[in-house]
Parts: sequence; C-alpha cells; structure tokens
Amino acid sequence: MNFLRRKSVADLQAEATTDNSLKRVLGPWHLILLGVGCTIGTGIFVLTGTVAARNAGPAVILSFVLAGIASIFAAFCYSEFASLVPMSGSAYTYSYATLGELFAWIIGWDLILEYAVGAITVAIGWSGYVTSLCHDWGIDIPPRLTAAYGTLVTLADGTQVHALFNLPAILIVAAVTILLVIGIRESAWYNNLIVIVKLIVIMAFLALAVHAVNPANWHPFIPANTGEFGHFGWSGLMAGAGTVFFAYIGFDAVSTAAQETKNPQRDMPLGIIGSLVICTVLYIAVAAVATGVVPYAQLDNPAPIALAADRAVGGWMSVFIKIGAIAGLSSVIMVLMLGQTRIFWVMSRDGLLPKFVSEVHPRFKTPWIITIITGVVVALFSALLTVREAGNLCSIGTLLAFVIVCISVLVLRVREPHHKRTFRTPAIWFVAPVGALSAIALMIPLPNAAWSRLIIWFAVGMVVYFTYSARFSRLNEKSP
Ligand code: ALA
Repeated sequence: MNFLRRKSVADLQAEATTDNSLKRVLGPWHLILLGVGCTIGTGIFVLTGTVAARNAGPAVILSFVLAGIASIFAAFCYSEFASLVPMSGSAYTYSYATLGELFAWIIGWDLILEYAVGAITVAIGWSGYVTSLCHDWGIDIPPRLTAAYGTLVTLADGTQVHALFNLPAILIVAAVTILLVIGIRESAWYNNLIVIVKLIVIMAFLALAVHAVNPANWHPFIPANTGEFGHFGWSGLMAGAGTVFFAYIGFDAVSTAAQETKNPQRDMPLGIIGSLVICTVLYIAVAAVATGVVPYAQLDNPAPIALAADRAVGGWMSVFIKIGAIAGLSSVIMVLMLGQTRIFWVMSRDGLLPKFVSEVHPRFKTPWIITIITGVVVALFSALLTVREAGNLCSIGTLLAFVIVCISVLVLRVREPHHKRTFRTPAIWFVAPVGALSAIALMIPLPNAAWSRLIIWFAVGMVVYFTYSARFSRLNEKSP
C-alpha cells in the first residue's frame, strides 16, 4: 500500500464545487478582526499570570516577544500552504493533496491537539473567570468543584483541600456543544462585537492600570534561576515562551480564509501580520502592566488580569474585565470546537475515520454525533486538567504542526513549483527554515509531561492509521 498516495487537486476542486458559495468579500480589516477574534483568549487572560509567577517573572514580557516572532514566520508559510489548494480547509486538506496521506493523517491527528485541547484550555480559563465573578457577586461555587482533580483550593474558612473536578468548565463546554449541534454559530456580526468587547476591555485595563505600575516590581527583570530548568533565569524565559505561545494560536484562521479574500496576495500578509502585530503589542503591554502592578509571585491566580485591575483601579474594573474575558473566551471555545468537528468531518469523508463521524443530523444539518463525542471528551478533560497542562499540550502540538508546515512549504516550492499559489511567502529560503527552527526552539523547553503526552498521542495515532485508516481510506477505491 502506498502511504504517500495523494488526493488529486482535480478531486479537491470537484469537492470545492459543492462549496462554491464562498465569495471574495474579505479585505484586510476583516481579516485582521477575524485573526484578533480567534487569538485573544486564555493565553493573555490566564497564562500571563502563571508564567510570570512560575517561569519567567517580569521577563514574561520577553517570552511574549519570542513567541510572537516565531508565530509570524510560521504564519507566512501557513498562508502559502492554505493558498495552494483551491478550497478552504485546514492544513490537513492541503497536505493530503501535496504531501500524501500519511502526512495528512499526522497533521490531522496533530490538529486535534490544537483545536480540541485548545478548547479544553480555554474552557478551564473561562471557569477561573466565572468562579471569580460569581464570588464577587456573593455566589460561591464550592471550591472543590472549581479546579482540576488534586489541585489545592482554599475553603471559606481558610483550610486547604484537594479539588475534585472543574464543574464550570464542564458546563460551558456542554452549552457550546448544544449550540453547535443545533447549528447556531457565531455570525460575522457577533464575532466583530466580541472582538470589539475584548479590545475595549484590554485597552481600558492598560489605560487605567498603567498609573499604578510600580517599577520596583520589574526588578529583577529576569529573576535568578532556582537551579531547576525552566524555573526563572534564561531557561524560564524560554519555557515561558513555549507556554505563552498558546496566546498566539488562532491566527491560522486568517490563512483559511484565502478563498474568501478579495486580493489574497496583498491582503493575506496584511491580515496575518496585522492581527499578529496587534496581539503582540497588546500582550506585551498587558504583561508589562500586570507585572508592574502586582509582584510577579502573586500572579499565579485563575484570573490574574482581573487581580491586577482590582489592585490598580478597584473592584468595579475587575468585574468589567471578568465580564469581557468571559464573553471573549466563550467565543474562542466555540471557534475551536467548530474547527475540530469540521476536521473530523473531512477526515471521515476521506475514509480515515469511521463513517458515523460525518453523519449529518436530518433536521439540524450538523455533524451531530461527532460534535457530541467531541463535546463529551473536551468536557471530561477540561474537568480534570489544569490550564497549564492543557495549554502546554496544545502549544507543543501546534508548534509541531508549524514545523511540518514550514518544511513542507519549502519542499513543495522546489518539488512542485508549477502549482498556482494565490499567496507566496516572501524570502522563503529565510522565512521557512527560521520558522521551523523557532518553533522547535519553543518546543524544546516545554515540560517533560507535554513531551511524553505528545509522543503517546502520536504512537496512538500511528496505530489507528495503520490498523484502520489506511485500510478504509477512500483512495483505496480509486487505486487500480
Ligand atoms: N490563543 C487563544 C487563547 O489564548 C487560543 O485562548
């Protein structure tokens, strides 16, 4: 059996004709809003605090710079990959036509870490903000039901106990799953509204809290390493960059809109770089203000930005931030879960996953079975994992996808230069290798737990591919 067999571009075009409703309507501003909307989430609202407190101290600001640079390089390659195959879809689809089935499977399997585990991470972040807001309003969710199993939580009388599971995270995932099953998605209008809410909340935080910055909190800027790799010092700064990379995940949504863009060659880079630059600047500013207001050791909190707002401005500002974060994070969970079910759906249509996965509900016209299965699994793990465990697994998986994409784009330029590309990566001989190397540099310092989970995940993926997917692939029907 040829595991590198490809889907032909002609087949993809034929499939794309069923999807010819896509109109070229998007300009650079639409793309920027799309990118910012999918990107700002748990990374900035939660991980900034945990990374400052546990890895990098005030140098979390530099961690954001490094992760932002790595993302920009990868983003260019991603866009070229997206523009190679004339249909909208994920890296899975593009690699099926260009690299062959085994690579498509690896990327598809890897995208589960980006989308499903990303949704898990954001749901946990959402839970932290909801628990904290409920507390402000006098509703105390029992602490044992607000965090991952085994996490230390403090009861009202001050005693510390181990948590059982994260109930609010289960509830938000259940709510999003129901909306997706009955076919309610975010409209462009709603997406724009949420983006504006997120931006207003962040700008208001920066404008009001900056006055409370005490530069003494930035000293030492890079706290001395504790003797353990990744705990402060330069290794902490690098490990922090790997973790906060999570904050940048989502800009690939821009590259998947190539088919709907008026002038992709000009607007794609504007959209991608524009949204990444806006996010990078905001992230650096938020990290600087948060660590300037609150001593970094105190930022290990489920709602660190609200904590900084509370210290700097007062309770009302903290409530404002929490409401904005809760609205913004719900929309990121929805985008990620929707992306995941679409990828499963396409893989099932290709025969790589069982048929029931692509079964569409007769009334709602949504892939309801896989949406419910995805919802149950995402809910289960968001109840049991910590935000860092889930975020690091998502980061390492997405970084691996970026490495594969950067290398593939270069290989394809050499091997198949004739393909039409609506967007070409500038200076590809520099951008692609640097993109791959910087993604690897962010992966290396991530914790061993993230690495072992990644390896186990791929081992399982290979078993599934060789025992099931390769045998049932629809390309078998077409082989002579
Ligand atoms: N970048 C997104 C977030 O930080 C996934 O929540």
